[in-house]
Amino acid sequence: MADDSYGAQQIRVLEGLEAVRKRPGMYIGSTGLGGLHHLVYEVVDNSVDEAMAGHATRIDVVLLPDGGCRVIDDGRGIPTEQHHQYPDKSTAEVVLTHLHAGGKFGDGAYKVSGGLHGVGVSVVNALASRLHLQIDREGNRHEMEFLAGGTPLGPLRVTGKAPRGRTGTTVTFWPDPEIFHSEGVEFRAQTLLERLERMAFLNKALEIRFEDQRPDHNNEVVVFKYNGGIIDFVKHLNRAKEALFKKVAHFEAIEPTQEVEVALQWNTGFYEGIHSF
Ligand code: 0RA
Repeated sequence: MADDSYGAQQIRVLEGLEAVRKRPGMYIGSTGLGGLHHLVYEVVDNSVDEAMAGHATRIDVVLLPDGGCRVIDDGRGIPTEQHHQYPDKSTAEVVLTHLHAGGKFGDGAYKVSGGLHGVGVSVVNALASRLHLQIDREGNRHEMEFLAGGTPLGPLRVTGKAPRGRTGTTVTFWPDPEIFHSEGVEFRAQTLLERLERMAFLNKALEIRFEDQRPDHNNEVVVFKYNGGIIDFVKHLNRAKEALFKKVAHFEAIEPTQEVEVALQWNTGFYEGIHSF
């Protein structure tokens, strides 16, 4: 009888996130540096999906002075209205606290996807000591905060007006040192930069900015934006080699349910490299 009460629902949600904290490796591969960086990729991939759907044009990744990581996009913003299955919760809260929530795939809406895909941002929440969510949508700024592995401090609330015409999602999280105790919670800028640059190559004209605000990191700012997409990627791969011809060969085919894009260029070397995504 009490199974559908708010309390029972809340307990089930926390049990779901607790399962992630018990076996983090099942969700993010490891609790070492690989897993730590996976958290960032998970959040960024959600923003990249929003770009692939044609709604986001820019993603900012900021490493904060206090060890947190902030990912900002200018997409539609995670939906803020009541969730149809959980009338006492916003969709945003459900996305952040339910494993595999969102259901953006499998409905035929996407013929391209970010890849691995996805354990979802709720896994990041489960493995964070703190997570702050900000959504600009329908003229309002909404905020919500989670502590100690995904426990909401309160519901999603309107905290003010969104800047004129702005929509988008900002996720800021602090990886939990209790989870990432073996190799620590310090991000490696180089590791993130390599992956962010590849995302920029694979998503033509998407602007991805990286900013390192941590002390002793020289406030490094890097902007990746490749209007040539995978053509630029091939040029990049051959940058230290001798290309046999100047122009990168390129072709693509787009059908209702599938598409393919190929870029290639020979070089004078012995080895070939094939990268597929
Ligand atoms: C579910 C549905 C919609 C957007 C998103 C999720 C969304 C998620 C993330 C995560 C980071 N950035 C994001 N941006 C969007 C569609 C919303 C609609 O129909 O307006």
